Amino acid sequence: MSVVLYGSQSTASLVVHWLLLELGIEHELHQLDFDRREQKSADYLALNPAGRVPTLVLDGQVLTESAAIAMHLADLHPAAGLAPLPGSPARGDYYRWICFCVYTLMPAYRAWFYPDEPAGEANVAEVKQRARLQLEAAWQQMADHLQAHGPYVLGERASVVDFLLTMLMRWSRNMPRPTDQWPVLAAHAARMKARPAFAEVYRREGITDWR
Ligand SMILES: N[C@@H](CCC(=O)N[C@@H](CS)C(=O)NCC(=O)O)C(=O)O
Repeated sequence: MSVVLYGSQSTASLVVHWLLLELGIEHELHQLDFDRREQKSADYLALNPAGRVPTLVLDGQVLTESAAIAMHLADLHPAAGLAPLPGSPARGDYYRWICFCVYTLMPAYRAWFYPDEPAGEANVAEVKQRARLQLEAAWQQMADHLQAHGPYVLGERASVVDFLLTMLMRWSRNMPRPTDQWPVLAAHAARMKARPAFAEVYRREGITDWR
């Protein structure tokens, strides 16, 4: 199988890169330089018209959207047990929390990190404030869930949701209220960071923060 990941250091491609390592999938990595706007080059836009990372090319099939790619990788490697069986009650929870990451956390982060996008430069401060409040409310909801149903999002077993969630928690590290301020979220992150593939993805991306 030919697997090529287009990513950029410390971005949404991290969860895909991490899962490729976790699942032992051999791959080629192309790190795009955002400072040089390589994600907007004509060659890359031909692959991914959104001009964002990640993009995974799997035997010639172009896949985008980090959560979709992550779920697909888990389905391709069922023995790793990172996705509950389709049709099982746990699969329902899995979709629920993947969608929580995608519909609630990710748009708020997009607004926080690209605050001019929703309403222009003039409204950046207000957009950031709203994004911050949305994120903190969502983290509270996740903390309450983990407190009641943890240690992992689906209970006793780690799944793709926990990988995605860990990446999203990491993004809060320089925000006014980082997720490590919720003890149950910090404990969840510590469990996920202890996985050998986490250290490996950090090593390969050259990241040192939030360890
Ligand atoms: N929904 C997309 C979001 C991807 C995304 O926003 N990636 C950011 C990095 S975290 C990006 O490529 N930004 C570059 C840009 O927008 O120019 C996914 O999860 O894959």
